[in-house]
Amino acid sequence: MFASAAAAPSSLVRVNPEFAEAVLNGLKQKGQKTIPPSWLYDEVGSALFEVITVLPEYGVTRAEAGLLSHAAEEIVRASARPARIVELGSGTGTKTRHILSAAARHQPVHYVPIDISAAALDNCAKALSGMQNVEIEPIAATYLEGIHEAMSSRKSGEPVLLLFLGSTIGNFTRSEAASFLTRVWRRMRAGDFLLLGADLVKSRERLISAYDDPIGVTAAFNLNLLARINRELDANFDVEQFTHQARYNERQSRIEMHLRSRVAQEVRVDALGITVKFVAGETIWTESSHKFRAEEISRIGQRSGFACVRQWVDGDWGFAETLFRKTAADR
Ligand code: AVI
Repeated sequence: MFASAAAAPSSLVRVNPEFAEAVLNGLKQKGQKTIPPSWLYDEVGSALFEVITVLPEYGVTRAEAGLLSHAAEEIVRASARPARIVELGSGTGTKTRHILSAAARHQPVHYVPIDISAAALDNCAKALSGMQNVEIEPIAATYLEGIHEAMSSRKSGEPVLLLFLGSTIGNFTRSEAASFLTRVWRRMRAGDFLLLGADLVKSRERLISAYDDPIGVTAAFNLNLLARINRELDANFDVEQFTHQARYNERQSRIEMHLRSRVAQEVRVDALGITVKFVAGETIWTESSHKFRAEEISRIGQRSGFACVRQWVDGDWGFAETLFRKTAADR
């Protein structure tokens, strides 16, 4: 639909039809404008996210890295000393290294990072290259397609440890999270394990400063989405006429990130052939980051068919690593 309806952007960047579709649907819908959070991660957004992970106010990554470094050996033993470790999202490999080196002390390990971005997989493979006893087999695919491929190319009888770290599960709504885990469960075999990292509920003040840090890195991460639309879809957003907003929705236990228009304005998106109107104060909702209670995580996994094996909790920041096992082939 876009190829025929849309004019080519003036820049040399090729239009990603899925991005174009997400922006068109998100900006033209009646009521709250929304763009899904996965589009925050172009090259600039991914680099800004890496900076977020080391901000003093954003404890998520540090808490998880600490948990994994302390509990790696226990995790590996509790998941039957896996020889095949599959990860959803490749990140920089920093946290995964703890698990891989603990597993590789027992036997050679195949590590299969799955990411839609070939560049991210490349960086991950570079960061982890040279680890003894670890062979890396990246898969460039969506999570569910990648799991299917990673699970079917294993040796028969070889159990898999699947990693879904970083509280990425929190970027789904609660019902999306449950149905995603059910679909993951279906692609696994009885005897496989899932390690799920999730951020826990904490005070509003802590959460707001984690998602609206004083030096503005998260603001830049969020506002980059408008700059990306300008770059890739030939739009004329005046980024300075928008502000970053992090709201805490107590009832849903989630942070909601928005881009708020300072004034009434109109924006052209030439590659989509549309003009978008904003009233002063109107927002584009760009991300939700759900926060969980530790027991709730076990329940979500159980509802999707998994048995909860063990949970490790960082009490200082509030982060949980939960190990699940698929016990039966069918439900
Ligand atoms: C990737 N994801 C788990 C992060 C989070 O905390 O929801 C993304 C993020 N957004 C703003 N800061 C970090």
